[in-house]
Amino acid sequence: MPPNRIIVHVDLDYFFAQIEELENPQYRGKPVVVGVYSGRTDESGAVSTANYIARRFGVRSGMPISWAKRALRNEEAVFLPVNRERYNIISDQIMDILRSCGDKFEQVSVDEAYLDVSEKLLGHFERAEELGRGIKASIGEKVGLTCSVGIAPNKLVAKIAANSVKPDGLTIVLPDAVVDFLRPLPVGRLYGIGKKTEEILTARGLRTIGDLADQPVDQLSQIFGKTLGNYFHQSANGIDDSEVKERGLPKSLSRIITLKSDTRKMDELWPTLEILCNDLTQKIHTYGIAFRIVGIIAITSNMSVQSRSLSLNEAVTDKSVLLDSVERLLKDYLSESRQDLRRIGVRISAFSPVAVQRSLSSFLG
Ligand code: DCP
Ligand code: CA
Ligand code: CA
Repeated sequence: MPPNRIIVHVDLDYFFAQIEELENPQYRGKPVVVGVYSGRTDESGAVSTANYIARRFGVRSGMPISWAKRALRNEEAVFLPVNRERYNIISDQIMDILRSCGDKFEQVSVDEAYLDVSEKLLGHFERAEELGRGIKASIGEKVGLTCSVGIAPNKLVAKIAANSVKPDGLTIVLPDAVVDFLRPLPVGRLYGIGKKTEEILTARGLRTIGDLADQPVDQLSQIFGKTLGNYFHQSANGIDDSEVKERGLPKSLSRIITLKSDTRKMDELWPTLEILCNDLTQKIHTYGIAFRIVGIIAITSNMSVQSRSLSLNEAVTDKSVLLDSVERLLKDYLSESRQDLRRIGVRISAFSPVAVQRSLSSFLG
């Protein structure tokens, strides 16, 4: 067992809005707000996220879109509806990169994951910076997005570290520095301390994590009960033994590519799709998995996003089945749409582990 546990937390910066900027460079430099429109008016609905320029005007996740519009009324702001399918494809691609960067990998949300790299770095924290830079560079080069990375001796501190410098941050908290790193931060930064609990704590003069760490654990237990009291005491002191939980098979794998020029001609689209299918087939062989659902995603010249998918009768690994399915889906789609395509993607899911290869089992049998 290496002397130190080394845990990495990665969180993408203004995820949905950054993807929109990546695909529409004309939005760069403007406030960008992505939201779920409830439909009644073009002002009703909630903000999902906003880029950092919009945040300077007070725009935040969860606020009504009408508020954001008011805050940005004098700006040349861009308001966009969420496009989960597109974000999921990019998320898959990022998670696929991250999965290969550590000994253990745990995705915790669409744009967040933990890695355990203790073995990989042999417990040497001095190698953490290079590793962190490498992860950021991979996501930057392969996907084009920035993320913030925290590296620390446990999940609790790694996540707080990642969120402490954003966007495009890299924060390393050495084992000896954990307590001093946490002390000045507001108590609300600890996982499990929401607005209500924060109010109870600040009402008692406990504003910072340091204030909380200095409280005798018995007093915290009196207020919050033994379990929670203990948990707050441990967290405030930077103690967290929870493991990075490997979740087994990925949920889905996908690839998306921008075409050299916009087109809706099958013979021009096909070489690109073959590349995507090759790539995905290689991936599933590496993971030893079979897929049952195949989908395509088409982004048109005017940036509308369309997707189609089909379920196979059984899970397979064959490239020919993947190509056939993609061809069927694309023909179907093209027969219904007149738009040229700008980007095209393929997504496979519903994975199951592959049984022992027939050649091998017959050899053994
Ligand atoms: N999201 C959402 N509704 C919320 C919060 C988040 O739909 N109330 C979505 C949009 C975000 C994504 O989840 O882009 C990731 O959430 P984060 O909390 O990580 O926020 P961002 O990535 O947008 O910004 P940050 O740079 O602060 O991480
Ligand atoms: Ca994020
Ligand atoms: Ca996140």
